[in-house]
Parts: sequence; C-alpha cells; structure tokens
Amino acid sequence: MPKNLVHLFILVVLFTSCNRAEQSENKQPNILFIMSDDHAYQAISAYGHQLNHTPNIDRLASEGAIFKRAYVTNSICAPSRAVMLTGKHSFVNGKVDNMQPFDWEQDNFAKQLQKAGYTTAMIGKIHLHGLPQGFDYSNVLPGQGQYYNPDFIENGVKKQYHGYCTTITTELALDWLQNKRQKDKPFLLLYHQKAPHRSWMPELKYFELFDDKEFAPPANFYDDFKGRRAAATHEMGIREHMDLAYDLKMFDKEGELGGHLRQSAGWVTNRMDSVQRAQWDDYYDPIIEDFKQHKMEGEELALWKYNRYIKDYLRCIQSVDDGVGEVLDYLKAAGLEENTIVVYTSDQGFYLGEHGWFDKRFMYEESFRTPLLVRYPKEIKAGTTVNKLVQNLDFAPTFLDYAGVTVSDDIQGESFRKLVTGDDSNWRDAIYYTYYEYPAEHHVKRHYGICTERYKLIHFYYDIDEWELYDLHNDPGEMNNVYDQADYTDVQQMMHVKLEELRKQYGDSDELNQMHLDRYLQKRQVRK
Ligand code: SGN
Ligand code: CA
Repeated sequence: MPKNLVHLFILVVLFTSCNRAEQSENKQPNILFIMSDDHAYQAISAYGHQLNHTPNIDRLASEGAIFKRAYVTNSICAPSRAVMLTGKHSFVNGKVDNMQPFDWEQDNFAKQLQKAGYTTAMIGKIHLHGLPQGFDYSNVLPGQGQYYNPDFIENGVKKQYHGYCTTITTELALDWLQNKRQKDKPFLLLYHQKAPHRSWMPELKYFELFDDKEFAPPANFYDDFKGRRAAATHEMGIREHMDLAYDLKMFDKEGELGGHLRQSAGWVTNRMDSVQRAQWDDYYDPIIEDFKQHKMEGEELALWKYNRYIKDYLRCIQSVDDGVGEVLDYLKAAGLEENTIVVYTSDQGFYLGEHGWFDKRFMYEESFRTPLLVRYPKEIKAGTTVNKLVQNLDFAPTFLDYAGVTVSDDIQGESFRKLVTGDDSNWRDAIYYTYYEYPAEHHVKRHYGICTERYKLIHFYYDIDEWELYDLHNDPGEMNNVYDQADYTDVQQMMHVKLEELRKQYGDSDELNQMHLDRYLQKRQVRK
C-alpha cells in the first residue's frame, strides 16, 4: 500500500474508533435535575390539589412518573441539598442544619459523573458555602439569593444581574445547555430555583394572577395542637407569626403598618429599580389602602392573611413552571428528549395553611414530603405512579445507576431506577428522619423519627421529651397523636423496634444528637 494510503487508512480507523467511543459514551443519559425551594406538592396540579395550574411540571408526570410518597431526610434547605449531593444522611455528611459548614471535599454524585465523562453544571440556588465541587461550570446565588436584580457567583466571581431571579436562572440554564456545555459529552445540569422561598415576591407580570379568586384554607387551619406539645410551641402560624410588612407586603411609605425593622419595606424591595418599584407600588398600594381602611381582626384577618400569602406563593410558582416549560421545549427542539432524564423536585415540602402554618421543618407530611416527577422516555412509561417510600437520599445512587457508575457502599440511599419500571420487590418499608435546627426561628424542636407506609413515630427531644404516633390511614392530617392509646400498643412497639433498626443501619444515635447539639449551641454562642 502506498505510504499516504496507509496514513489515510490509519486515520480512518482512528476516526471510526473515536467516534464509536463517543457514541457509546453518549449512551449514558443526560441528567437535568430541576429543583425549586419550598415548593409544596399541594401546589403542583398533577398532584390533584387544585390550588393552581402548573402545565409544564405536569408534563413530566403525564410523560413520565409521579411519586406520591417522596420524602426528605431533614426538612430544611441546605441540609437537604447536602443529602441530595452525597446520598448520605445529615449526621453522616455533617451538614445537619443551615448553620454548620458543608465540607465540599467529600464525595458527591456530580464529582462521580464528572469522572465518568459528564459535562456538569450547577445553576441557581445551592445554599452551601464555598465553590461547588463536581461542576465544570457553576453560577449560583449567594446564600438565600434575592428575587429582584440578584447577585450570582459565576465560577467564584460575583456579579449582579438585572431582572427577576427565576427568569434569570432559567436563562442561565438555557445558555449553558445551548452554548457552554461540551456537546460531545453527556450532561448533568442542576437547575435549581430560589422560588418560591419566603418572602414570596412574584414576577411583575404575575401580580394580578388569582386576584379574582378566593382560597379556602385547609380543614385543619385552626388546629389547637391538642396532644401535640411540640407542635403547640411553633412560631410559624399564618395568623400569629406572618409579618404584615415583610411577608404580606403591607408596608406604606410612612412605615405606618410597622413590621420588624429588618422586615421593613426597604429590606424587601431595596434591590428594585425605579421602574420595577413603580409597578410594585401600582399593584400593592391600593391593597394597602384597602387594608388600612378595613381594620380586620379575628377570622376575617386570618383568612385575608392566608389569601395574600397563598396568592403570592402561587404566583412565584407560575414563573418556575414557565421556566420548566422553556427548558423542556429546548430539549425537544435539540433532539435531546429521549436520552435525557428530567427530574423535578423541591428541597422539601411546605405548609400551605395546614395546622395554620407556613414554613417547614416538622416531620408532619406536608413538609416531610416533597414533590417528585421523573421523565425518561427510554425506561419510564408515560403516566407511571410510584407509591413506594423514596427519599432525597436516593438521588445520588439513582443518577449513578443510570450513568452506569458503581455506587459505593458508603452511599446510604438506593437507586429508584427499578421502581419506575414497575419492579418494587425488596424495596424498603420504612424511612428515617432527623431535624436539628433548634433553638431557632420558627421554634421547631429537635426531633427524629420513622415513617412506614401506614404509621409514623416521632421523638421530640432536648428541652422536651415527647413521643408521637400517627396512623396515616385513619388520620392523614396528623391531628390525633395515638402514642399512648391502648389499641395502638402493638403498633407502638413495632415502630420502636423499627426505629432502632434504622438508627443502627444508618449509624445514628443519642450520642450523635448530643454532639450536634453541643456544636450548635457553641456556634450560636459565638454568633451572639
Ligand atoms: C429564612 C426565612 C425562614 C426560613 C429559613 C430557612 N426567614 O431564615 O422563614 O425558614 O430561611 O429556609 S427570612 O425572614 O429570612 O425570610 S431554607 O429554605 O433556606 O431552609
Ligand atoms: Ca427550602
């Protein structure tokens, strides 16, 4: 063979084998992990609660799977994110509350996927200090972030953007997908919204959405907390603790309506430019005037507060849903629909008036549970419903499993890949929960517990020593603590045994709780 023909032959062989390698690499699915902050499953229409309409998020349910019993392990922001990244409980990954530092040096699933050839990015709210590790590109909000004209930290460098946070986050996600990712590699994108976190500041175009609607609060809105001493000491009541100015935007120019100093008008709107602020005032000023004239109290005021809260909360979600739609449209247009796993979830659930509350933290259903929808046309049949107990602990092993990466033994979650294809054999029958951030805002006492498909056992400790037991079949609203009821003696015993088994399996103990408490109190002392 002439020399240059040999060269050509070698080149052709090299090219085809490289191409084959690339093709087989590309068999690994792309992963688009969408998460919002404090998005209650009650506020996704696919879950059937009829509060609002979220057509784009719903698409994931109708074209993929909806999980009816997805839970977190610790219902608060930063710890939830740490669990999601590491696949390990808070007491193992170390991020037990919003105050403790997160150790980015430990392993996480993004690092693993990066090693396995993925191009990776983290965009939006992360709420963990330090440069995110495991990502080729990151553009994240500092701390809680801001709704209007927010700062972002792009690969470690802070800069301010003009506009509405939810929209900007979507634009950044699309920009990465279109222009920044390495297109010859499978991708992992964490697209994580700040919304609908407190203080529920809607996008200008959605101010009037729901104005023509009157929402009725949930049946247990006027809960008296009988038999539940820990719940009774909460500070997250819509009636008692929701701030008129900061939360409900009833601040006037003279500051007449008060509210706490840090929750003054300026704190909420001081990042707006004059055009945004003028639109804000156009909408809220007449409501403020009306509020001042009416001088409501009692039940009337409670229902008014509930309505103001729920409307702003749902408005924020509408922008989140729009973003999901745009990103799904991009996948379709780019021909990426088939080979991309799309997950929609929240860092935890949220109270939308159940027990009279907003916020989260408790192990009661509305904040313990979180929405979860997964679409992956290659493996998941459209319209699948999963009723088994899964947790945010399971994301890391699930993604690794789909990518064909070995799940290391120290990961505590389990891949739910087989569940979505209908195989629920040998699946867990109980899940474990821990919560540590107390004494703190909202006064939710330290607790841990387990939940099976039917029952829930919770232990509140530290400045209280209370056990609660719920029969979720008979009492889905968790209004009736049956811990000491004679007809639940067997259940109580069975649940205690299970609780001890799970604590042992995961490596939790009273000693660890004491250690976390000592650290927490020390940190609070230093902060004072
Ligand atoms: C802030 C909010 C709280 C909220 C925590 C934690 N207060 O502190 O209402 O529970 O965040 O939320 S605010 O006055 O600052 O809005 S989390 O989602 O980040 O864990
Ligand atoms: Ca949150």
